[in-house]
Amino acid sequence: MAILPILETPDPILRTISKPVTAFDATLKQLAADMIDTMYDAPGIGLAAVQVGVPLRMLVIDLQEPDPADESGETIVKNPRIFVNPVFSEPSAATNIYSEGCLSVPEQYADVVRPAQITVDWQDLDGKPHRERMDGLMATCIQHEHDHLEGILFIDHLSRLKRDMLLKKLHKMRRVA
Ligand code: GNR
Ligand code: NI
Repeated sequence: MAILPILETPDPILRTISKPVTAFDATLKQLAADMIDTMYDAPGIGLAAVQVGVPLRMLVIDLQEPDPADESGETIVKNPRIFVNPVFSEPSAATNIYSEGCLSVPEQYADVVRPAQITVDWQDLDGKPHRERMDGLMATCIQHEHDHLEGILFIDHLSRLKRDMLLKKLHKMRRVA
């Protein structure tokens, strides 16, 4: 188990385009395990490899939603999912607005508009292909994570005015911290 340091804006590594995974080996499995530990520790609902300084096309997600079978809504069943080399198709015309945050833009939130549904093709840690149509928070989160693979942060989807205001708040927070 290892918790890795998370890079924060304006680290230029976050702006690199991540490379496809070609080696489905023990090193990749160790990185995935460390990313999952790091995501839970942060805590966050997703993490892209580039956020821990490894520009490879792999991301992990666990929405950490309460177990629907649990009436108190308190039991969170861990269900980490690993996506290697994800590719999107058939984005819906319908959109969702979600107040997004990012571990690489700490403690800042803003509404982002994205397609409500998307089909995702990906590989698992053994290189086996998968396909699934995603919606809801899963669709939002995987698009946010996929942006990281392209060097894009959620603040890039905002108007310049909103982005500048958010970055000002981030600078202010860091001065005090
Ligand atoms: O923890 C996270 N929460 C979140 C909320 C709304 C939309 C996207 C996210 S992902 C984020 C973790 C992160 O920065 N992943 O890259
Ligand atoms: Ni993020």
